[in-house]
Amino acid sequence: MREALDQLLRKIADQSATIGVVGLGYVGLPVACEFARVGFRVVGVDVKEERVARINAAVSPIEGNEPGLADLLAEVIANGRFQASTRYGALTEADIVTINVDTPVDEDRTPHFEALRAACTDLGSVLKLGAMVIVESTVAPGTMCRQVRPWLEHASGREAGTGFYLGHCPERVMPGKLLHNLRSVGRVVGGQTAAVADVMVRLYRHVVHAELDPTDLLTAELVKTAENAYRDVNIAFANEVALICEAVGGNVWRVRDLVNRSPGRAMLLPGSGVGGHCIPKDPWLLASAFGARRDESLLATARRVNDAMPAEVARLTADALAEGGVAPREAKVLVLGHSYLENSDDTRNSPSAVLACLLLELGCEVTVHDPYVPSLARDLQTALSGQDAIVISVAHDQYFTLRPDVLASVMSHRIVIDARHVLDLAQFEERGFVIRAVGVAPGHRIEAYAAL
Ligand code: SAJ
Repeated sequence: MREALDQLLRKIADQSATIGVVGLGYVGLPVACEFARVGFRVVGVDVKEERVARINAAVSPIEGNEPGLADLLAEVIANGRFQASTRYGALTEADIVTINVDTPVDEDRTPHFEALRAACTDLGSVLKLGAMVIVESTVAPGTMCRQVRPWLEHASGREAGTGFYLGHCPERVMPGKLLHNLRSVGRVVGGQTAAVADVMVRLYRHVVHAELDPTDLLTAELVKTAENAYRDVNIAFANEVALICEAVGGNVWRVRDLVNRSPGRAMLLPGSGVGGHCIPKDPWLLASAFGARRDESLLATARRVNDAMPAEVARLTADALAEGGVAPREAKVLVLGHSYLENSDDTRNSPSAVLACLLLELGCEVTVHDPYVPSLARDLQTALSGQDAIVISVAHDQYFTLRPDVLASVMSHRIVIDARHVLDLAQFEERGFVIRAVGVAPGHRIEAYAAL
């Protein structure tokens, strides 16, 4: 089938190839629009009728602020280069098909790839002879060869490498920067063979203006899951050092500052937990390789450390309320920040949501504020009024403007818990606030000099 690959190369070079995109969410839709923008004919398929209808009406279904996406969608729908369908039959002429469906883990953190399996089965039944299938979803190591390949071979009645070609090019998108990351962030390009990887590089070169690193399928699976697990483990390390500082009377922010002056160190930021769609999930995909021993792994331990941070912040809050003489059941607590990341409206796997539930379980009356979440974006001064305590859970820019004199004038009690190193706590302490902070032992500030 070398001639089939050569045919693909020609159709990629002159952009006469038809590209299919399965899954038109926050990964697939920008991919579809971008390939259409550069001149390919693109056919998108999604199971959600309402989403397909909105796309064909040139209305982006992606929430949040995604610079350039809405206009680009309107452009490629208007010029006919991109159209969406709910039917896989629309893909019968596609020379290349990317698969961008959700690949979650289930309750017990086991990969749950039903959407991927359905996509492969439905695509396989209409796949054009000699077409290339590229999975962009993040998958556990071994998924491409042990699951995707047999699913496609069974559904198509053809063999990978002769009847069709297989690739894995994991996405590296970030909500809020979907088009930017697609165009400007390098990609690992995993091919079933080196020749397939080479064809994939030629394809992605049309839209990605950054490093394209060809490799094999398994390495591509390992790189994507490992790069996110790497970040999760490093965040867990920072959180664990913070807990140690609290236990022994230290200040993690001073410690981190000095650690990072040591060559080759780059300690990340302790905080109120790890949210988002990638970091909490991908370590479990990588650790699934351990099978029954998974939960003893460093990756699983790091997940447990990070997932325990909301409870740590709830403990600090209860401690501060006690010192402030406010019974939890009498306390009005304002949680500042609900999205998973500073200055973002993305609330997926929000650690603040866990924190709010824990405070409710303590009996507190909990209010949540977030300038980026429409339903929570109240006037901050109004939100602060009458509160006994505030908990800074997300480092939104707006919260850096909080001043002790303003808070003292509107709050019922002067209690502040800072889980994201936003405030100058000494200023608040001077104004009589009870303060707690992740990684800072009560009573200890920047330096833990012995009391004079
Ligand atoms: N977080 C910390 N401490 C840190 C860094 C992050 O607590 O030092 C928390 C954040 O508050 C958030 C979560 O971790 O709740 C994830 O934050 P993130 O900065 O990793 O942002 P993500 O989830 O959008 O991660 C994405 C990933 N990119 C892709 O998957 C393409 C990740 O691989 C990137 O490293 C990250 O963006 C990035 O560097 O911006």
